Amino acid sequence: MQKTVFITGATSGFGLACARRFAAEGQRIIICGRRSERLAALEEELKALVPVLSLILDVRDRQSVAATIADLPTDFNEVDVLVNNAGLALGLEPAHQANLDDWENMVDTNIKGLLYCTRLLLPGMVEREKGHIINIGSVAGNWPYPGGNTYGATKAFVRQFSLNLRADLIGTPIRVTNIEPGIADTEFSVVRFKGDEAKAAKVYEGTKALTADDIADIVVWVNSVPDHVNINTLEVMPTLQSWGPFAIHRE
Ligand code: NDP
Ligand code: 8X3
Repeated sequence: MQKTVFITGATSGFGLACARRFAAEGQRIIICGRRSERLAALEEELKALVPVLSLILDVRDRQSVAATIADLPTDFNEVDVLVNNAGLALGLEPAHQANLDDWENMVDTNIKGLLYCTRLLLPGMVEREKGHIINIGSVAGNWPYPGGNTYGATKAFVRQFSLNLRADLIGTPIRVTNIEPGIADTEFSVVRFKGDEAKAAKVYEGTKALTADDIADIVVWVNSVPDHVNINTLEVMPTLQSWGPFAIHRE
């Protein structure tokens, strides 16, 4: 049966690839993001395949998220799958030099935006006894690295919130999954370095990083397993990524 899939941050990277993958599966798609031209282009591309609704939405804006979800048209208002993907890292400075506005922006997007979408769509899922929340966490929520400070902490929040949702939803058929990717070549680093394309390109230089399609395949797969199977957490890195040693400062 056709599912309705609500994807935040569908204008780029993982979200865009998820929209294409779910559409290829024949699902009904709701695509959200702030960049209206990209949304319009994606809607145009996908509507040849499946019903598509594009919503200009800033997930940081609680009132706007609430109004948008309350006003979903009848054909799209029974959301089966929420992909909480919208998110960003800003800066890589150590904590004592980092920009406090950047920290606030990451908290507002990666934590509060995810909370708004979840809290507003979850009651319908519970009522209809059908639903899957797929959060996009990060390896940065599990492993510290210099400059990861607030970004990593927001993703640690996503991890624990995902697990706590599972605890609350016991006895319902609602599934919750947290996918935790490692380095992936999307617009993530261009955003992190505030439009500095050369600096962003260096992050992926000489590597074979994950692609947006790699993650979209995983998102579609975790949803495709039988309803009695819940993938709680899935951490994924490119084969060429691993961990560093403990840092020891020596005089
Ligand atoms: P991109 O920068 O390519 O895509 C980010 C998406 O999030 C865009 O569609 C953007 O849309 C959207 N977004 C950002 N802020 C908001 C907002 N306030 N309201 C609505 N949408 C917003 O990066 P990725 O695809 O890589 O990132 C997707 C998710 O994956 C993020 O949560 C990121 O933290 C996570 N991640 C990324 C990894 C990587 O290495 N790339 C690894 C692990 C996790 P728009 O600007 O149009 O609003
Ligand atoms: C993105 C991966 O390692 O750049 O979440 O933080 S990392």
